[in-house]
Amino acid sequence: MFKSILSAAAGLMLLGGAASADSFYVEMLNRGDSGTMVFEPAFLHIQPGDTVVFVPTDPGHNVASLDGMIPEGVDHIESAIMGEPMPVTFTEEGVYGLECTPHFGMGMVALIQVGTATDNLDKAKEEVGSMRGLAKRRFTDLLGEVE
Ligand SMILES: [Cu+2]
Repeated sequence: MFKSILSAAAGLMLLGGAASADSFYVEMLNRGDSGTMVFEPAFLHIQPGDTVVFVPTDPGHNVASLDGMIPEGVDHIESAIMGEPMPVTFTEEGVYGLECTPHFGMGMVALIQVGTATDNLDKAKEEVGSMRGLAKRRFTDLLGEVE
């Protein structure tokens, strides 16, 4: 399966035509170094045009953006098929709060910083302020990594 992910990512890079764009992989794990139901890594600082491939290691995971936690004007992000790898090319600068929809309540969240603009950081912090439990705790830690 991993080989097909790599070739899919390579295909995306060819389509994008940006020779300098990088690809990253985030695994969605039932159990990782940082606990149960986690994205690893849960924080990435990337550049506009870079692609992140979200790779579920179990069919029960997906990736979706959280309302109020993506830059203005950016379309909602969501896995096309639950349990399938999802490549996302991030073109707009800002911070992106992401969840695994079935496991949000268990704190399965991730944060991607794209570029240096942090115009939507305060709004994202506000959203996290209204959360509870492990999602709130993990997002608070992740927001602390924004540069
Ligand atoms: Cu999950």
